[in-house]
Amino acid sequence: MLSIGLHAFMFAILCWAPATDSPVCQTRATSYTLSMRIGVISDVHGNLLALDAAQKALSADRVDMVVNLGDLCSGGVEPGATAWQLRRLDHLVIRGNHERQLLENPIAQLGLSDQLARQELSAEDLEWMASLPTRLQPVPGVTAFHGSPRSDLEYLLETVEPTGARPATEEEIVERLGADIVAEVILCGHTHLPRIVRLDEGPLIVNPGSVGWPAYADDLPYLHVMESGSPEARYAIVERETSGWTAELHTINYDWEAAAQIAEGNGRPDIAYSLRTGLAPE
Ligand SMILES: [Mn+2]
Repeated sequence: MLSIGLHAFMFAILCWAPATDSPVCQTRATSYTLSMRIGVISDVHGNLLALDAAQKALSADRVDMVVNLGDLCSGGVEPGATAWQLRRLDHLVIRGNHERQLLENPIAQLGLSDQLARQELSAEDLEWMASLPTRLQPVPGVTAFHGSPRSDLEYLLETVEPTGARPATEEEIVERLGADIVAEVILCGHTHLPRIVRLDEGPLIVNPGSVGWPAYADDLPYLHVMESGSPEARYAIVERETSGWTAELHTINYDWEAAAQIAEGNGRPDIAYSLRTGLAPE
């Protein structure tokens, strides 16, 4: 009798919920515990045509949530319209280095991409950016940030040397992660290179690549190029299944010729070239 009473008590605990939705309490608990699909986007960089294509694909993928890892509007395409759209989407959004630069630096110190964004963004857009976190935990066990845990400018999965960029070693990644090594899933962006790395007995690390700027060249700390090699918009899906977390990298066709022509109209033939080719400008 004690056993039956205990089971009845446990059942009552498990299924307790307001009377209107008590029949679905088990389903809710199961779906939360066993299955979770997270859409991951990053580095939209003001490319609204690419963002719209990514959003449409993520809706069809039936994800439970979307995390945006930052670098939202700065670029050569449509910063203002992209901010308008991003503020209306139901995404969890992180602030990247370009949002920080827009908020902190005087306009004379901004690069061309940030200058165009500063011209087009409203005071409300900037207030919204200022309210965004630099990192977040969309679900327990998953940590998301723009670059690395300690810097929005640091590459987590690549190392730049005088000869160019190369994949980071496991030791380098572990050192950059610090205490975040205990997470089950790490979501990072900033490099525009889609990659999945699973550390030995450590987290699954996912960089979805860039939605809206597939390649660039930078001269810090040394001259290097980052190239996805093709013009498609990129995103990722990470999924929690009974066997653990998995990740998929996706490409999407969109009208990159139209985006490139807008960049040319904004005086950015360099960005137009990258949008058409997925290669860094020469
Ligand atoms: Mn960045």
